[in-house]
Amino acid sequence: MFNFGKFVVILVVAGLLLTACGGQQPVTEVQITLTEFGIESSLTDFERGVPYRFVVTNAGSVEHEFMIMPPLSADEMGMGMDMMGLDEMALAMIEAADLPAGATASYDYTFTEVAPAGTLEFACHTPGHYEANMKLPIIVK
Ligand SMILES: [Cu+2]
Repeated sequence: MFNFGKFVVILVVAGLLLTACGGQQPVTEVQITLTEFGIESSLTDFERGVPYRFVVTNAGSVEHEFMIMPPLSADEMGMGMDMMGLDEMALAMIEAADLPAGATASYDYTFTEVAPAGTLEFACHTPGHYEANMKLPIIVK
């Protein structure tokens, strides 16, 4: 079973080590707000190789989650992909347990590949939320 908490700790430690070595690019903060039902972001155009810190605030009144992943087709949604399948598709994820109403959580991520329009999005896959349009297309240059 993938231990997300441990993974985050490793990322943070790795980030600190990289920072300590100096010469690294500064982290670009991205402010993201989740509501019922929508996602707003201070940035939707990203660059490959630039370190980003996604600071996600749940401004809604129910639990939300944050994922960076390819858009799901109507077929995939109809198949009712389970959370494990979605987890495997996601480039980055903050679980719903870490984003109760009013909470803010962050995730550091650097895109390694370009993503033209229509191939990547921010999304909330808490049951019913994606269908309620909780998604925001992004591109990576
Ligand atoms: Cu949601």
